[in-house]
Amino acid sequence: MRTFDRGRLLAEDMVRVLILHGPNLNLLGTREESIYGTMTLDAIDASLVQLGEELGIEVDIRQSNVEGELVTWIQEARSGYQGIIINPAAYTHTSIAIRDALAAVNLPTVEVHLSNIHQREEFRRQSYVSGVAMAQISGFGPTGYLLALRGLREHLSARGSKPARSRTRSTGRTAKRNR
Ligand code: CA2
Repeated sequence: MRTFDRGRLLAEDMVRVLILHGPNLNLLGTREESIYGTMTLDAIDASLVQLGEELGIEVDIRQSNVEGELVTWIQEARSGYQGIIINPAAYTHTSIAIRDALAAVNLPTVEVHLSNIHQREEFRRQSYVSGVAMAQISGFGPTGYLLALRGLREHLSARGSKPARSRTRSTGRTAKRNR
């Protein structure tokens, strides 16, 4: 129900996107730079917060090494979020639980991979998530997350959700980060 309370009205109207990073992505920029690049996860998150502000989208960014934690966050996105961007990392290739959670919440979801998973080992070519995602972006490095946010925004605008152009706010990363 709408309220005359100005603060609550703004919060209700805000487009919110949940951005999830899966296991080991907290190590970005510290090892395996030849595959995943030199940008740290903190730097990627900062670029997403900045783009969110430009687009009028509130981004809630979280990372976990625990499958069940990712599943719980996906379930919780049912209330208050309009879309999900997820790099499930290794769980891409193993997790029916994450796929089922995404199917259950039924929010427009973009799957992102830094590397091109289709050019790598055979086991990385299968994604349990792609069948329930509206799009997969793979191989653009950190830019893939920004493309995903822009793509989601276009999709949500076409569907009638209105990003708040003049009053932008981002929560930034709100959850625990494994270090
Ligand atoms: O390309 C991607 O984004 C992946 O989702 C990354 C996953 C991999 O299992 C997927 O097949 C493709 C691995 C993330 C691990 O990230 C690290 C970063 C720095 C050092 C070690 C691992």
